[in-house]
Amino acid sequence: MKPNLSRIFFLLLPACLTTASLANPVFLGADPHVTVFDGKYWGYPTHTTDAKAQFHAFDFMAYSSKDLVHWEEHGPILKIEDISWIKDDGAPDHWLWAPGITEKDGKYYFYYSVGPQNPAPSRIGVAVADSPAGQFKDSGKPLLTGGNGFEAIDPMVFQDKDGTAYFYAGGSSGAKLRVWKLKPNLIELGEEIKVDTPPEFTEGAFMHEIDGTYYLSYSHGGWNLPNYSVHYAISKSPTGPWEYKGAILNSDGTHKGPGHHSFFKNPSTGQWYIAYHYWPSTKPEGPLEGIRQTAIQPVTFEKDGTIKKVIPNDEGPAAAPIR
Ligand code: FUB
Repeated sequence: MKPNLSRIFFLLLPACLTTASLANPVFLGADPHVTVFDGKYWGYPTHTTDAKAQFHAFDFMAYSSKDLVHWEEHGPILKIEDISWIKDDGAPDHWLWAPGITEKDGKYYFYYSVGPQNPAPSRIGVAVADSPAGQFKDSGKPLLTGGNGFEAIDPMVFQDKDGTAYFYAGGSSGAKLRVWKLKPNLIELGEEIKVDTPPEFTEGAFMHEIDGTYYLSYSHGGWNLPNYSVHYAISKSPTGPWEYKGAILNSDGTHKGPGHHSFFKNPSTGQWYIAYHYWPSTKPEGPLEGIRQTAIQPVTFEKDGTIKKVIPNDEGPAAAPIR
């Protein structure tokens, strides 16, 4: 009997769609902070709907997943018009990008960059919610304002085992890392801790800790160039001194400028992952074009604690439910 090709196609279609849902990118957008709250994965990127919006976003969305494969969109979780102080710098236009999030005592603290960087300095704000899906309410004032060569961008909060919350920020043309302790309310800065800016640092600092080793990872290079990449340094403390360990994620032929990443762990299996954005571009040189999008891949730590290089791919993570 002659096979009915169209019937075979439709029978195979659900399998194709399932495979497609396993693929990177997991969602559109740059600067993804992916983490775990209450048995679910949550992702917070710079909200991106088109090539222009990725630099001039006016709100934030959140993405949740029970298994790292199927993602649900939530939001907007915060809109630019709900940030009361945003026009206080007198700049004609404003936009939002590069968020970071943390949780304490059942409240969720959402940090975000506010532009422009010129003519007024960039600022970082913080908003609070009772749920990782928002609605987030801005604290009413900037947490940090840039100036004197320092760009207040790319916030990251790391809560250490002793309960101290550290706030990391800075980058781009200033290419300077600064670290503060946050006050216990997590919406105000405490003392600044003098840290060295690690080698090859440009921006997008991220801190995580495993068995007493503190991993400071960060973006290096031009944010829209193929040399954009993720590097890291280690320390016995969350504030250095840093031992530079090199690059762990670089462009390949079709995933350009991978960077501004986060690390997170499946608490059931102990498997670590990296979330990062890339440009789906084949241009050998910048400036890169297209829409930055978020990929997730498993990460392997060697026996000596170093991180095995991550090779960008389109496979995406296998289903990883949290039990
Ligand atoms: O998304 C805007 C900027 O691009 C971020 O501040 C940088 O980290 C880079 O990802």
